[in-house]
Order: sequence, then structure tokens, then C-alpha cells
Amino acid sequence: MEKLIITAAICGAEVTKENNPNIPYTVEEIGKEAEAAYKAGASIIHLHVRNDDGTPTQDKARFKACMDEIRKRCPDVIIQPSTGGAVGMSDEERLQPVELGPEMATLDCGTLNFGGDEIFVNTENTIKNFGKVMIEKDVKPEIEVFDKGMVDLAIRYHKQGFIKAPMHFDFVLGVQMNATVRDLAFLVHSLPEGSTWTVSGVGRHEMPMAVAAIIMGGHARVGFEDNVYIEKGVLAESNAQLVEKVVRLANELGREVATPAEAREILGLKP
Ligand code: KMH
Ligand code: ZN
Repeated sequence: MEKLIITAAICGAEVTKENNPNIPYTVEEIGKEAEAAYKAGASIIHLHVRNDDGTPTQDKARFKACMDEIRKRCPDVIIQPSTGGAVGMSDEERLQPVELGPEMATLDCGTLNFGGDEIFVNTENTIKNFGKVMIEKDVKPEIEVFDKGMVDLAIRYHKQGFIKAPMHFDFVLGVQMNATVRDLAFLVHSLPEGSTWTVSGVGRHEMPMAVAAIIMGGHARVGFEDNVYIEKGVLAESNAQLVEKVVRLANELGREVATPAEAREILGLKP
């Protein structure tokens, strides 16, 4: 089995210090969380950024400041900005970090309910446009899948030239689709040959889904964006603590953890 790529989704756009006081907001806090997660074994940082007051932003200058801070602390980690941003942002706002030419960025492949009255909107034209811009800028998409139809749409858009293969998918389970091994297997078996995949189990599903990825040959995402607890009722002290737990589980199950250089090779990124 190839080595396990661990992605740390260190802050997201929705969780706040009220949910867990360790959620990073400032450039320095984001840098420190990324560095500790990297040292614990994460090779990819899935990045959202915040203003100092915690409000989510896709501002290009703020992304640059955070990416520079992360690179200063851990030059070889793969930085994967979000183009999902927060619910309600415009496409122009959301695309800003792609202008910085990161190695990867997320590409959300469909619209979904996002709690309460919130809808995370990704129209067909949005997805095609984001895909086109990522091809132009040579940015590898991490295709964010919340539902099986999003896999089908990504395959269709690959055939139409909006997404390059081999494709890399992130299954976010526990939002729209259930976080079960049955549903994860259904998604994995729906992928084209040569694809790679990561799973992000939301909330209490984070570690069980990481274990499923470890034994199924996929990759795992953990971090405050998806879950703020290290165990039931106990807040995690850091993203690194969540990464360390996945590393321990991988070690126990005999799966080696990838370095950033090994993750680049697995994902077909430039060395
Ligand atoms: N914050 C969500 C609305 C992504 O990073 O691409 C979107 C999200 C997905 O987190
Ligand atoms: Zn995200």
C-alpha cells in the first residue's frame, strides 16, 4: 500500500474560538498550528484564513501573508487553499488564493445544504470556471465531494476538459452523506482508475473515517475544520494532537505516513 497522506484542515471557515479556543485566526496562530501539524506528520495543510477577529476571508493578501508564514516555518509542506471559502461568498472572492499559484486548491463539485438555512452554492458554471482557472494556473484540484453525484459530475467535467486526470478526491462525510464504511466504499468504487482519495469525517466520524482510509488504502484529513474534539467531550489542544492520533493509528495498523515529498509523488505534483 502506498504511504498515508495526512491533511490537516487547521481552521476552516465556520468554527470559532467559542467552539474551541485553540482555533487559529491570526497569521501567527495559523503559522504555528500549521507548523505543529506538519511536525506531527501532516504533509498537506488545507487552508482557510480569517481576519484577526475570526471572520472568514478569502482576501488574497491575507492568504499570501498566511502562506508566507507557513512556508517560513515549514518550507516543504504542501499548502492547499480553499476555494470554498464560507457560505455566501462570491466566486470572485473565493478564487483569490488560486491567483497566488498554490500547488493545490479545493474544487467543490456541487451545491449542498450546510446546516440551518445555509446553502453552499456551487453552480455548474462556477465549477467549470474554477476548473478552467486551475488548469490555466497549473493548480491541482482536490475535488471536494459531499455526495456521490459530485463524483459523477467531476468525471463528466474531466471528459469535457475542465479537470485534468489523474484526479484527487476528498470525500467529506457526515454533512450530506453518512460517514459509513459502506458509503465510503461506494464512493471509492465509483472513481476512475488512477484516482487518489482522502476522507474527511466530520465531528465524531473523523477518527473512524481516518481508520477506514488507513486500511482501505486512501488518505486521511483531520483538523479543527471538521472536528474540535480529541475524544468524546474533550476539546483538542491543537491540530497537531489530532494528526498525532492518526499517526498512532496508522503505526498500529502498519501503514507508513508520507512525507511532503512522498505526498507530491503520490499526487503527481512537481517535486
Ligand atoms: N466552508 C465551506 C462552505 C472547501 O474548503 O473547499 C466550504 C469548504 C470547502 O470548506
Ligand atoms: Zn475547507
